[in-house]
Amino acid sequence: MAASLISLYFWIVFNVSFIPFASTEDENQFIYHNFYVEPRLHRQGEASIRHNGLLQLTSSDHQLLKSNAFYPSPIKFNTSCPRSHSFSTTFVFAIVGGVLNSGGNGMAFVISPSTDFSNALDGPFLGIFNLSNNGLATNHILAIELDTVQSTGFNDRDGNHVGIDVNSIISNVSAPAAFFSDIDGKHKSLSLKGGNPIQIWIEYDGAEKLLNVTLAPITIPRPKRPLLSATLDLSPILLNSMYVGFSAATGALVSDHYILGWSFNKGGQAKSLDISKLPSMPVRSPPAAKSILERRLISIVLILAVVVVLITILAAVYFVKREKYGEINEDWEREYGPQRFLYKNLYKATKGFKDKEVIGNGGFGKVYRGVLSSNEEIAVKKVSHDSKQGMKEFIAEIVSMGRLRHRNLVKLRGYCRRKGEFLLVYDYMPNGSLDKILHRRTKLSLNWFQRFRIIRGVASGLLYLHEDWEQVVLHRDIKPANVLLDNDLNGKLGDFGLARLYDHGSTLQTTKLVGTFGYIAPELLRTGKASTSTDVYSFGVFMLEVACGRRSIEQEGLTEEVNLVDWVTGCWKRGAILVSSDPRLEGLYAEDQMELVLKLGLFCSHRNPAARPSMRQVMQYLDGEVTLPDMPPEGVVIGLFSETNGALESEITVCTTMTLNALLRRERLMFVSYLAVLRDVDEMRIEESQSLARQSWKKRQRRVAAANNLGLVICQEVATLAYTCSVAGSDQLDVTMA
Ligand SMILES: Nc1ncnc2c1ncn2[C@@H]1O[C@H](COP(=O)(O)OP(=O)(O)O)[C@@H](O)[C@H]1O
Ligand SMILES: *[C@@H]1O[C@H](CO)[C@@H](O)[C@H](O)[C@H]1NC(C)=O
Ligand SMILES: *[C@@H]1O[C@H](CO)[C@@H](O)[C@H](O)[C@H]1NC(C)=O
Ligand SMILES: *[C@@H]1O[C@H](CO)[C@@H](O)[C@H](O)[C@H]1NC(C)=O
Ligand SMILES: *[C@H]1O[C@@H](CO)[C@H](O)[C@@H](O)[C@@H]1NC(C)=O
Repeated sequence: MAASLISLYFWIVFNVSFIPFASTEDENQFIYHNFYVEPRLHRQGEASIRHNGLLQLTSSDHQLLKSNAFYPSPIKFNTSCPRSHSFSTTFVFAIVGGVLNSGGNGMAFVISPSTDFSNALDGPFLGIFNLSNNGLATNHILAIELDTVQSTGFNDRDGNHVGIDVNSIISNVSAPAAFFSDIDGKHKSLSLKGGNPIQIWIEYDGAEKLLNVTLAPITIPRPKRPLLSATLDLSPILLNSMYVGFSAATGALVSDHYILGWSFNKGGQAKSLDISKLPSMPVRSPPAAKSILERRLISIVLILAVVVVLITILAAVYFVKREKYGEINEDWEREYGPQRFLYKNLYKATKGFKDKEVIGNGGFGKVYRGVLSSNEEIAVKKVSHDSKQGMKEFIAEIVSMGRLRHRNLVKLRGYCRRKGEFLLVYDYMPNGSLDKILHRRTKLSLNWFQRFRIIRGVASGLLYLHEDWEQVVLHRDIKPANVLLDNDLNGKLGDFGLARLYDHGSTLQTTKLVGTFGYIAPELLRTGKASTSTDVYSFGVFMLEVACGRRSIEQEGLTEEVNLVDWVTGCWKRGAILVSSDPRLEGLYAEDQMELVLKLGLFCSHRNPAARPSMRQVMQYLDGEVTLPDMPPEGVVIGLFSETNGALESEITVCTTMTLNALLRRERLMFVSYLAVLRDVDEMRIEESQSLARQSWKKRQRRVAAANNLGLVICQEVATLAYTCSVAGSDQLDVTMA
């Protein structure tokens, strides 16, 4: 009986105690693993429940927003019994920072007598307080804030802290977001707005008046040691009926604020959340938005990098090309547009100035063969040239050279200029230069007919330069190497005018001697002054070279050098001028023509510039229009005063009147220089000049020693001639003077 009474007692106790417990569970305890279930939270502002049950308080799409969500029915606290105020809650939240993870402003767990926060402010007020009620005891609000912005006006310690707020947004207690690891006891900081779900436990012991706040990432179990443990009497706060829930706000900085799950219990330990039951964080929206943003950033960075790389490459290509194709083109060159070649085109034509394309190596520089895009063949002469001085004049001259048109001149097509380099573009001559064919030992050389035609052609080209063009052009370097042969083995004179490059590039005092040894007229060696007669001298040597097939200076034996002019003269003196003809011709030539060429060659290469014929006369002799004056070999050497040449007097006596006449007729210049030497051109009378000539002649021996400049030498030679004339009879001199 007693047993049944006991069991009845237990049954009653059980039931009586069970009923309030059950009601407590109904009213004061709840757990949400998602927020789609009843009872739905009371929401304000932007707060929404996503399809998977995730509670989203704010969205990072909007600034200056506040939202809240409260459990719909109030929690009953017994104000007359503060010990019963204990409560425990835990929830999982996630804050996804906005652009560049700069989230704002934060969220809070709130216990409040009302759910109406329409007058609260957003931003740092987190949608809980406003300026007028902030800090008022009448608020009866407790908030556990998760603040992601440092609001210095509210004494925020940093932009990532947890705080306990009593009636005010200014926290009573706060700490940087962190947890104490159970494993090593270390304080580990947490990023609230990192986007990772974080679980938080808020526990209040009404008897102890102790409020503990603990948080940890959902991946680790609840740490034993709370982050915040504050002694706090909540009895003035907690009224009989209090709402519990969350508030969040954005300011200028924005975040997505999420609650994934929530468990609350008034009067006991809140039930543990089953993390596996919680809704997953949105894949696409906020984190995705972030990753899209990141991806965008990455792609922007990538695009920028690619652009930078491209620009670098383009710049490099540009600089390489500029270096490769760079040329100097000044304003004043504009008028020479048609003669101006693009370096790029020349570069392409010569296949990048390949060594394979080199066809010659001249005194000025390498010569390259090239093919223009029009399929025309060209020869490009690369002349290195550093001087800027006189460039303008030189180019003007080159351009005017380009206007020279003669079938026996290699056409100068134009030029191009680079730093330290000068390029001349000529017509390509397929048979190369004459010297190569003339002196080649193996193959058959040119026949006489071809040689004569070349001599005549070059003579007509030179005549054109000297006399038939608007200005006198001196070639200055006539020699077989500068005579190029076209397809039909016609001789064309090349390289004309180029010698001027050195004139322009240097000052007057240091004028360089231009020409090739063996072809340089003696007076040019002494004075450095080129003239048409120095060209004629070179042409004379050239004629002899073509006729004899010997070089202007031939090495004979080991040490002896034989001068071609002397050698032919020697043959002539022996009465066998034809012996000097090229043995490779095997006698197959017109003897009179050969003799004419040899004698004319000697005539042109006369020591005395005055004695040389002009190019027009040379043409007349070559064409047979005028017969070559009958000169004995001795007559030709009249002007030679070399000590080895034997007695001067004997040479003079053999100088016939006829030869003198021929010389005087041709070169009035000689007489003028004679008179100039004797210093009085106008008033000079013949007798006086004759007597002066005699005196000069007598003084000659003394002067020879000092004779190393033109004036004196001309003086010697002219004086000699004048003396000779005076001996021969003055009538002819009179004729010449008149
Ligand atoms: N227009 C051209 N066509 C073909 N070959 C040429 C041309 N110009 C020059 N050459 C070749 O280049 C060589 C050197 O030329 P060049 O510079 O005129 O000689 P240099 O400086 O000794 O007078 C010539 O001997 C010839 O073989
Ligand atoms: C509140 O607490 C007091 C004192 O402990 C008690 O007398 C009273 O019944 C309680 N009220 C309610 C509604 O539980
Ligand atoms: C602040 O909030 C309180 C309570 O909601 C309200 O009564 C008051 O008018 C508000 N003040 C302002 C300035 O909005
Ligand atoms: C709060 O934390 C302190 C210190 O860790 C602990 O002694 C106390 O029991 C905790 N109180 C509650 C209600 O968890
Ligand atoms: C926080 O606690 C309340 C009540 O316990 C006080 O009234 C406040 O003054 C206090 N505020 C701060 C900033 O400590």
